[in-house]
Amino acid sequence: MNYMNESGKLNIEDIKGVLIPGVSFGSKINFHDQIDSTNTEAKRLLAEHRGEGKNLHGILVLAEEQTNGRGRLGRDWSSPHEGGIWMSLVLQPELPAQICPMLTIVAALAVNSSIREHTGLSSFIKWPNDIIIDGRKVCGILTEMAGLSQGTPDIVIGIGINANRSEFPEELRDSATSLALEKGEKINRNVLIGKILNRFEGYYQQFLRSRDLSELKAEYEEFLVNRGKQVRVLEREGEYTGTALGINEQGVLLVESKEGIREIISGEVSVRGLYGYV
Ligand code: BT5
Repeated sequence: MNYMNESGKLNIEDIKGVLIPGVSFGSKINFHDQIDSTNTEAKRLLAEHRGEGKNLHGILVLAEEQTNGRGRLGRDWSSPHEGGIWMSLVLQPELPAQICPMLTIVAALAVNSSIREHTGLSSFIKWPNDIIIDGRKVCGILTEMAGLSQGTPDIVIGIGINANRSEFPEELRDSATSLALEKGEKINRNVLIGKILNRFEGYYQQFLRSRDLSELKAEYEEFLVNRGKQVRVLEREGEYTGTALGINEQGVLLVESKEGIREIISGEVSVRGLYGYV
């Protein structure tokens, strides 16, 4: 297969050609040239079909452009036309709601290892939801709970990857990068999407077996960008510094500070390097 397809455009058939037969992630793909947010669209789909059971599991919503891409806590996600991968996967796991936030960690692992395999670039994970190359953010993940079907939660995992874009708005120039900028050539987005879906499903099955990160923790930690390094933990009440040790089986970040080992639960807390973002 050519490294690039002829047009470089997103193409459902090309993505499906990469999927392992029988996998459920991406078994249906809804493509939009432009949409407000693929996470919002996935939630709309779930709301429309509420009460019909778990028949949307594995659907992927994919867009060439988002006009209202969202990050966590109401932050914006820059997602212009052509070059990005803006996609949301619907999951309807039979799991208690409180363990679903760990799916962000599972997704990050899948994206990180797929980027490495597909591009050869040395990407790393910045806990909990960023993929970093050379100190800059190339991908962010937004996991949202979208209601309940048959008593267990419907989940939307939004994945935004700066794949082939070469420009960023002024405010992101120092902190963001793309796969193409790092590699020096464009990548085939369709193949990368297919690989992510395959890997994510594999890791997801492992996660379902243990219902925690015990099987995935070692691999996550291998790629944790801050591991063993000094970090600043920014909380609403103030900030402190410490050494990032790794994660526990619930996906909590462990930071050793003067007061001992602190457990950092994702949410309102930000973790930064001492001298910058990483
Ligand atoms: C995230 O939030 O990193 C989650 C981003 C999820 C985006 C996907 S795209 C498909 C799906 N549909 C959506 O609407 N969203 C998901 P957070 O950790 O809060 O980081 C947001 C911050 O990252 C912003 O405040 C900016 O500083 C920075 N940022 C915004 N756009 C960026 C981009 N394209 N690349 C790198 N950094 C960006």
